[in-house]
Amino acid sequence: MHHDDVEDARPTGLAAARHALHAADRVVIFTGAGVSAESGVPTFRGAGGLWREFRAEDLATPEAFARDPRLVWEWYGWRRELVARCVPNAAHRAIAAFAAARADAASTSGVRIVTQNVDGLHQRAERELAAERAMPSPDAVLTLHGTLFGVRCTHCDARSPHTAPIDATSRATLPTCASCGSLLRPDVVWFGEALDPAILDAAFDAARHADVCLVVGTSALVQPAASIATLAARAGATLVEINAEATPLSALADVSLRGAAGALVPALLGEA
Ligand code: BV8
Ligand code: ZN
Repeated sequence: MHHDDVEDARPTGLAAARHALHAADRVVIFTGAGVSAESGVPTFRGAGGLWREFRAEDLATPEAFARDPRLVWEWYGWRRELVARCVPNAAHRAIAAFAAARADAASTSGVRIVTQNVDGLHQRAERELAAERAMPSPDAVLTLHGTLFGVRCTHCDARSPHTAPIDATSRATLPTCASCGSLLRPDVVWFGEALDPAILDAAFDAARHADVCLVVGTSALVQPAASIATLAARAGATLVEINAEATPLSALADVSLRGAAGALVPALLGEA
């Protein structure tokens, strides 16, 4: 196992990774907040933090929501409005084009995009590309941790899309369920909560059968998401990492490229 830093990347690193990706039948592209950083979406653990003096682990929990639903909704409302103003960047677009190019007539692609992100930017890139080409979207995205643009009822579990601004000025103005009147929560997976088993199984299944697993922009600290990459590697996939800094996956990767997703992902996936 060798890994290259892109500064002194002997052609082997990028070229080897490019070759493996373009020769692969089944590819899993596993992403984290770093793939959206150049779109202006704050990352969780990088510089700039995520919000005032709070850490995600403080607010993204059922306990924090039970204790202070107004504060937690204020945070999610702020993130939703911020993300709604962001657009997919060159990395999202290159990933969407790579998945679309490998979609067969039935529009099922040999590429699965497994994301930890809740910003919906992969799906937006897919939809925008499909519209540009008047083609069906391969719909290759699996979201492990939910979405900023959906809500779930704390009582009857009813789920629905929700993009309106959140009025978090008081407990009384927080969104409530149309059918049972109970408080609604963001439709995301909080720390200490189980991921949707069907989505997780689909992601693990894709990882087990992948020829190549490309990991983009994640600190690889959160479980069970980070196991996508180790599972793929253990099942024999070539592991390629693109990240601004080293992570626990860097030593395991066949090729680990240091740099910005917006530059490296198009270089890796773009058409020759
Ligand atoms: C579960 C949704 C059990 C919400 C998120 C000890 C105590 C308590 C819990 C645990 C513990 N040890 C382990 C756990 C479990 C815990 C966990 O893993 N904790 C970690 C922190 C140690 N996991 C859970 O709780 C999970 N659930 O285990 O349930 C269970 C089982 C059965 C039944 C009941 C219960 C649930 C985890 C999901 C939490 N929800 N998000 C929201 O977003 O508001 S996680 C959150 O972190 C986001 O989804 C985020 O995506 C994810 C991971 O972060 P990253 O995406 O990697 O982002 P990060 O900022 O960290 O890194 C960005 C990287 O990009 C950096 O490396 C940076 O260098 C790089 N970068 C930056 N810019 C660029 C770049 N790279 C390239 N280009 C750039 N331009
Ligand atoms: Zn309800």
